[in-house]
Amino acid sequence: MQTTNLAQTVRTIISQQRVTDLHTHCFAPAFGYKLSIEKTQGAGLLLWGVDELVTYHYLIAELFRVVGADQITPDQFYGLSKIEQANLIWDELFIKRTPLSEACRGVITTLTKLGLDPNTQSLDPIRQWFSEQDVDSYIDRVMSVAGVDHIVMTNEVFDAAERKLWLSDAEALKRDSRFSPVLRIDKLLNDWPSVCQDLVELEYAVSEPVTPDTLAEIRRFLNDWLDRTEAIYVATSFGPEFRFVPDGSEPTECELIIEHALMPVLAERNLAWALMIGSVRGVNPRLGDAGDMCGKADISSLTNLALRFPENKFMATLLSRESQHELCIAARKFGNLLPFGCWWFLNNPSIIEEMTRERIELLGTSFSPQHSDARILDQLVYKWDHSRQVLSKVLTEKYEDLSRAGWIVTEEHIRNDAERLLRNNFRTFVGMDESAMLRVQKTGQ
Ligand code: REL
Ligand code: ZN
Repeated sequence: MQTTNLAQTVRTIISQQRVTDLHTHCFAPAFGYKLSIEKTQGAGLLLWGVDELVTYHYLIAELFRVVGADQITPDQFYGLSKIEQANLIWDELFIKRTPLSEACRGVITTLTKLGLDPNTQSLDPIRQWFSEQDVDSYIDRVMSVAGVDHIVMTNEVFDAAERKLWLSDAEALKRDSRFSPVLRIDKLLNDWPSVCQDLVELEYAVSEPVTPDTLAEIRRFLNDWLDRTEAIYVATSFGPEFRFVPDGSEPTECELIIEHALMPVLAERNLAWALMIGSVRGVNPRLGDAGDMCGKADISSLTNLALRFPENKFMATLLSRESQHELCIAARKFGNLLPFGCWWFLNNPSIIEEMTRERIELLGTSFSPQHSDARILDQLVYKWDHSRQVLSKVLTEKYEDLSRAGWIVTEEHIRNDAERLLRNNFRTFVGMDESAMLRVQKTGQ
């Protein structure tokens, strides 16, 4: 292929390739959603619309860079209505200043690609447009504009409101074929004493010392919830202090639960475990979700896991830029380790570009370059638009290098690579299409 055509061909193929979004915080409508700013349907877990977009916690952090405590404090901000919060952020970050940051640009891309004009002083006309949307067809529209074929949720079993939904009608939550559940178990591995209480209340016979009987009950709990949710993988986020070091010294509660409960249950079910390492929660607690920070991961703990549990599958995303090279090297040693996404503070074009280039150079196409982490449905539009631009740029450069080295790059190569990177590597790793087949056989649907 002529190099002049190459960039255009790559851009076209990448933009046409549908994505399976492997980690989001979006929910199917059965989990409840906002009908309007005043009215909520059910538990209201599915967030969408301009007020949610503009009050994304990334933008709340940016607001408090530019307003002083004499103008508004975080407590006062969180006491405002959603509309008032959105108006303030719009005024400070989009009207008084140029919305140059990635999170601000994301709002602009999203509105523009939905056919709305972001060059407005007031959000009211945009609110009006959103209030006319039917949530179900709006999901289809967002998925189509974003080029997303499937949305993987994050289902927090230790969130009381969400758990209540699962306990009352799990089948209803699983009916929407656009979404798949993921069992999120942060508290089980990060805060055993408090989870122990939760499990007792849920009628599991556990005790605070992690005894063999307690481990058996934790296995029963995990199996029950994997049956109930039919999660396609299990996920946990950890702080930078996460360690798994089976060196003969006294194991921690977390290590015991991993070794004797989580690993055997997942191996038996052939399910992957996603580790998201490096979040330092509540560095500035006054900012709520916007107050988290990042730190470096201990990658030898990951290689210890991959080595000790060859029957298990691990996905990993790490929150600090400094951890990325070592993660790629770890993945070269262990086929049961899949690096994924450019998580949270890394989800900026300059860092996505660097990470993607580094990963291709070390791993070829055997990784999953991105997930959206969308908390608000509409964000699928910008997260994927921006990531596709960077991926196209890096791939073009790599194909040019390969052509110069003497390889004839064809459209078929590019199509296959795009499909692997944006969709199939993840689906194959977690066995998504196999579990869908089993479900069809089981339910006859
Ligand atoms: O899944 C997680 O732990 C994180 O991605 C989130 O907690 C975080 O707030 C998210 O919005 C980042 O993008
Ligand atoms: Zn997330």
